[in-house]
Amino acid sequence: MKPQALLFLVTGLLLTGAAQATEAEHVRASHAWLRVLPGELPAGAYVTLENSGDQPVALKGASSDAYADVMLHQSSSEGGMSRMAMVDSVTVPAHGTATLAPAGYHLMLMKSTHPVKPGDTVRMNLKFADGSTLVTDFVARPANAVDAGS
Ligand SMILES: [Cu+2]
Repeated sequence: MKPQALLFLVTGLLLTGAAQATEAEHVRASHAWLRVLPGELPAGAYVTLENSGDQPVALKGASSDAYADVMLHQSSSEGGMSRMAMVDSVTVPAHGTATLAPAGYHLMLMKSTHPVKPGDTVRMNLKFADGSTLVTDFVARPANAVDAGS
């Protein structure tokens, strides 16, 4: 590589680093959706996170203008009873995927600030342990939905 080309490369990397200081650089979100339940019931939100980086990243939680509180939960079943517990974080392995889905990890959206209907889009700010964030649009689906739909 010519010295000039190298200089270009270094400059490019520096600029990229500065522009994305707080945005999660190696994480991509897909299949982001939430399940709207009637009344004031909390809504479960689900997403697939893909990490293309060499280091694991940990999802710590999220925030949204549409809900006063967002918690990170894990569902499990014990003796036929379904229960859920708060979790600190969900790890997305290096070059791997973490899936938040019904009956597993989910974001629990509490106290909506306005009525959310199926078809609406809810913007959420996913937060990672390293301080980075990822803005992701979640599609609201009806109470009987089991996945992100089409
Ligand atoms: Cu929950």
